Amino acid sequence: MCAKRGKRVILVGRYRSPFTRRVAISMRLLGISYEHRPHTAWSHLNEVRKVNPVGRVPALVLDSGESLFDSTAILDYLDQLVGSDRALVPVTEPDRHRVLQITACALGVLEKVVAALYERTMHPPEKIHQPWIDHNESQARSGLQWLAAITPSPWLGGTRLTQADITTIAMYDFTRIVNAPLIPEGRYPRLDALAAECLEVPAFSETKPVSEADQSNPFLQNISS
Ligand SMILES: N[C@@H](CCC(=O)N[C@@H](CS)C(=O)NCC(=O)O)C(=O)O
Repeated sequence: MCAKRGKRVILVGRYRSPFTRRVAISMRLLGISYEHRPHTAWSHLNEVRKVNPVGRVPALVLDSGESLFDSTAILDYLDQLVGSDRALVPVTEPDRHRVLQITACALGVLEKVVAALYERTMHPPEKIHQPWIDHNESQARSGLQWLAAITPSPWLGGTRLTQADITTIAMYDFTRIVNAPLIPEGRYPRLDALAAECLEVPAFSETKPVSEADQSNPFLQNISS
């Protein structure tokens, strides 16, 4: 990979995308530098399709010109690249399945939060189906409760920071921006503490999305995000 030969890979996607952000945090933690192209499927669809045929972010363009997508495949590639000692998903059991399980739950919550967001914001008001929003939000809440019940020691997956923490906090920060009522003040103290702990780490703080009106998604202008 180019990072090893001194050239930079290109990460396509804004940090506002939690899928992109978890890749960005991972690369920073692993010391892999990258050029950042904060494109979105809304403002830069043609460019995004060149690096991901489905037209979604993130994508990671290697110096060979080959591009990797989606975030799970990129993270797996990065872990292979840095080797088993530094991989963000441990290679040995039982740590491996524990980290994969927590990461899968956080990703599942994220998918439910996004599904509810799109239902609320992508349709004209008369076509919004509130029961579908309720279903997705209730699934998201259930996943959040499961994550919040884990006692970090001090990290979610054990004694070191792993992909479990990265994906959980990317999900948590995103949810607080786009659907704050899902995370009432003080409801998930352990996740609040973990988010605060992570914010002390530059890889997290330097990629934290800001809460502002979305300028690039034509469907989302009406939410404060
Ligand atoms: N499973 C994908 C999800 C990527 C995804 O949904 N990206 C969003 C941004 S957060 C996107 O590009 N959406 C545009 C679209 O779906 O048209 C991954 O993990 O990379």
